[in-house]
Amino acid sequence: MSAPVHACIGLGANLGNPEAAVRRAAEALTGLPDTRVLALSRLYRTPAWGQVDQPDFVNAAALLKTGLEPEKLLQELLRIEREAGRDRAATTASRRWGPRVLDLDLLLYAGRVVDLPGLRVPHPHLHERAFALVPLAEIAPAEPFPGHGTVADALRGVDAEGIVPLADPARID
Ligand code: PH2
Ligand code: MG
Ligand code: MG
Repeated sequence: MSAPVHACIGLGANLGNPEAAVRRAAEALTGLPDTRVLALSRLYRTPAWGQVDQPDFVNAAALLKTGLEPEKLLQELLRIEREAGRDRAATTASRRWGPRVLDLDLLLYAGRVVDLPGLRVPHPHLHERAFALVPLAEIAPAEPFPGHGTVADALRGVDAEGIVPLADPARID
C-alpha cells in the first residue's frame, strides 16, 4: 500500500435519472478501499460538450485521499460505472462523447502525469472542459494540474456559460 495522495474524480450522467446516478456514484466512492472522500462538489446542470445533440448532463466532482494506485483506482471507477448499468461495449465505439448513464473520470492524481494504455492523467480534455473544471474548482482550486498550473488557473481559460448548480432540494423558503 502506498502513502495516500489526492485524486480528483469527475462524475457525469445524462441518461435515465442523471441526478440520482451521480448521487449514488458519489455514495459509492465513499466505499472504495483505502480511500476517503475529502469533498464532494454541488451537482451542476451542464450543456453537452463535444457532441451537442444530446440531453444536458449532471456533473459533479469529488476530491479523494487514496492509497490506491491510479490503475487500481481506475478499475474501481469502471466497476462503479458497470454497477450503474453502463455498457461500454454498446456505446463507446459508436458514440464518442455520446450519452451515458454514468461516467466517472480520473481527472488528476497527486499532481502526477500518467500515460498508460487506457489511462491518461491529467485527463486529456480537462483543461478545455468547463463542466469538469467548475465543480472541481469549487472543492479543489489549489490542486496541481500538470501543464496548467492549478485547477483555478485552468478554470480562467474556459467559458463557464450555461453551467448552473442544481437547486438544493432540502431548501424551502
Ligand atoms: N461527458 C462527455 C462528453 N460531453 N458534456 C457534459 N456537459 N458533461 C459531461 O460529463 C460530458 C459531456 C464524455 O465523457
Ligand atoms: Mg468523461
Ligand atoms: Mg469516462
